[in-house]
Amino acid sequence: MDKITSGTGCGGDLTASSGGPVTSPNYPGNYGNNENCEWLITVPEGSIIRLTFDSFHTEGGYDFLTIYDGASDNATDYSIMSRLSGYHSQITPIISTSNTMFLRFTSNRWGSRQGFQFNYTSSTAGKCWDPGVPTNGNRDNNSNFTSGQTVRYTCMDGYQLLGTANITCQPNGTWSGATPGCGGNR
Ligand SMILES: [Ca+2]
Repeated sequence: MDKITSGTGCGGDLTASSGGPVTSPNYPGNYGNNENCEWLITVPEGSIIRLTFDSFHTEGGYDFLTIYDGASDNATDYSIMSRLSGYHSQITPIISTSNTMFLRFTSNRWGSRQGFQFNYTSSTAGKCWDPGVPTNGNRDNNSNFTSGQTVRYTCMDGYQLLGTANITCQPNGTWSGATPGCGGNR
């Protein structure tokens, strides 16, 4: 059942195995007041969803993005994975336990900000998503992202590895650590 109540039109059903960028209404301009946007992400049965944010800025304490583990928000509090408000320079990727994720964005009667932009990817059990390659970095494995496989990262000359050099694909489809970065020495 689709229910889009925002005047600007927002939210929607996302059914591709990966998608985005998805944004708040009017992004990169400010979103409106009294927004109520719902996104339902559904990926193939047996897969899990990984949500990543490019940016996030809402009016702190008044305008919220709530992310539910499951197909709707009529479940109980334990299904809330994250409730975001205010400014975040970085958000740790949010990973579902099943093949559905529900997001609701609400803004109150006044005060707006730029909003947010996110992407999602899915992975099936025993297989991990592509962990990516940092700017100025390299990895030794470009294709085999299955359970038990390790990806080893190095940085180009003059750059220092930030984080963990080796990450391993775990049986639940998530990596043992975050993809490292490569920072300049000066
Ligand atoms: Ca507001």
